[in-house]
Amino acid sequence: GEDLEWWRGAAIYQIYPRSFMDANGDGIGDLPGITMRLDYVASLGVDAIWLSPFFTSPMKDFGYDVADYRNVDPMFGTLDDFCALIVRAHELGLRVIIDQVLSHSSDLHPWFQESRQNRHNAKADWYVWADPKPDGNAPNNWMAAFGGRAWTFDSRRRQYYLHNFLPSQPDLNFHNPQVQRAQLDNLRFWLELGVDGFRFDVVNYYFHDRTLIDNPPAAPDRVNPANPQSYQCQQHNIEQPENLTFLERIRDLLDEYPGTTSIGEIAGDNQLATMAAYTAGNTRLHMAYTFDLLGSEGDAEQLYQVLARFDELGDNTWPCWSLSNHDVVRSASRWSEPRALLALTLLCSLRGSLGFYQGEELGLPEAELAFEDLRDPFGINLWPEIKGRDGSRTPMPWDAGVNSGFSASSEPLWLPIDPRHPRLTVEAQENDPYSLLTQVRQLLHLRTAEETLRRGEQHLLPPDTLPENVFALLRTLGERRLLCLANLGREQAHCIEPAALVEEVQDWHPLHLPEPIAAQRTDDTLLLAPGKAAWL
Ligand code: TEU
Ligand code: CA
Repeated sequence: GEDLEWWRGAAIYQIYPRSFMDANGDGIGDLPGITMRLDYVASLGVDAIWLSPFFTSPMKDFGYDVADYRNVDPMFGTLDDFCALIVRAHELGLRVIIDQVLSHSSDLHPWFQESRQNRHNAKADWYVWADPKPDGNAPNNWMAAFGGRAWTFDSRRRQYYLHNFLPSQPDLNFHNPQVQRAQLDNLRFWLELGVDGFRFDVVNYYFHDRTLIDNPPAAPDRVNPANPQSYQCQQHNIEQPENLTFLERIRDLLDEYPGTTSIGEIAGDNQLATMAAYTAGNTRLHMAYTFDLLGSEGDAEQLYQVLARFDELGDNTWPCWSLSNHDVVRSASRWSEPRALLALTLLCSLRGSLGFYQGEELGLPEAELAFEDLRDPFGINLWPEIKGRDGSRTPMPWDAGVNSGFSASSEPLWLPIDPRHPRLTVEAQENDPYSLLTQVRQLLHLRTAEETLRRGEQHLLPPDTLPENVFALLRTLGERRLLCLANLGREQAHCIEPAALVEEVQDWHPLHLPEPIAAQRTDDTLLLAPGKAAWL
């Protein structure tokens, strides 16, 4: 029968629709373009795709501001195009996970248009409205993620409304049962169309503290002078106990559609405890998306710290790890380009599900953009102190054609292609046995074939038992033991005797990692040069 737990340990490939493939030549990626390229995605050996938002939107935050939860933005195509995408994906054995941005809508959503009319309309309480303080100021000190206060005054209602992101992204009031019901109905709409799951945007932002109490200041070491939001703990504006009950309602709905799954994006300060509460016990979300490696630059000590905290959460929490997404600097640039394969090898050794971001398999470096090229409001508002998000959102380079095969447009693309990307196209790497693309395919096939990697337990080896800059973890499933080692140092090679490291690994043999990173074996020892890894 069907494996209902297919998502445990799955590899999930994130597609940013604006920048994946433009089928109609207008310079912006679209759903028919994605469908054209699904054979390529399936050839990577991933289990599922996650599509960033493609819904009707004024695109102030490039789709994370939804004006109609049940339709496709004309820029991306039609609902029929979406259905064709699902059919093709399923033919290829790919599951389809779509983004759901329930916490806030666009200010152009009819709900908000109605809500802002006056204080007594049918949707008056669908958003978070509050009176000014006696001096006319905002109700409290809450700050928005993209700069400025989380409150904007609406002159018609003569009240402030809450927005944790842009002023054009008003927060819905989840304390109102009608809002919960409306959003659950929207989810059902997509489940009926055959989607296999959801990625829930800022899933811990649904509820706010209704007393509107001020947030406390952040610890000094967390304050980033360039980012106003970092001056305070994200505490009372997000993450309320009521959310647990709402997530249970989401899960009940998903359970009506066997084999579907969910990933919650948990942003803010208290991720770890939240992840446990959201995924333990199979009553809320299936997977918790963690930010913990999105800033990683491949330092062994720091990786150990991050993963050790997870080990304490025990077997119940199911994380989804990823090194890159549409919000952060690409991993090839953070780890350095020659270490792109090492980064992905490490990712593939982890307990949890895995998120890959389009172009990561090509080793694309972060695009360098001039201020004039920036489109992301976060990047523009906080430039140049904060590195914006456009550098990870430039178009995919496919081949040697015009616009690297992304688009037939003769006009400028919505974001330019970085001059270093055309030498890294899919076409250029496709038949090269030494390309990153070829090696990533090998890695993913190894991971898929190895149940211990997908579902086994994970035990970290403490740094004081290891040579400097070596990172190691043991995966176990039943009797099977799999030791993963990587030398994250830059200079020193280490000679390692695996049998001395882990008692249970006496009679060991290596799995065949891609050649450029595989450590050398001589009898009982491994030569782990900088940048090399081993799975034993
Ligand atoms: O991101 C949530 C999140 O935490 C980001 O706002 C992050 O703080 C920001 O990108 C700065 O690094 C999600 C989406 O992934 C993002 O694209 C959206 O802009 C955001 O929610 C609002 O919907
Ligand atoms: Ca297009």
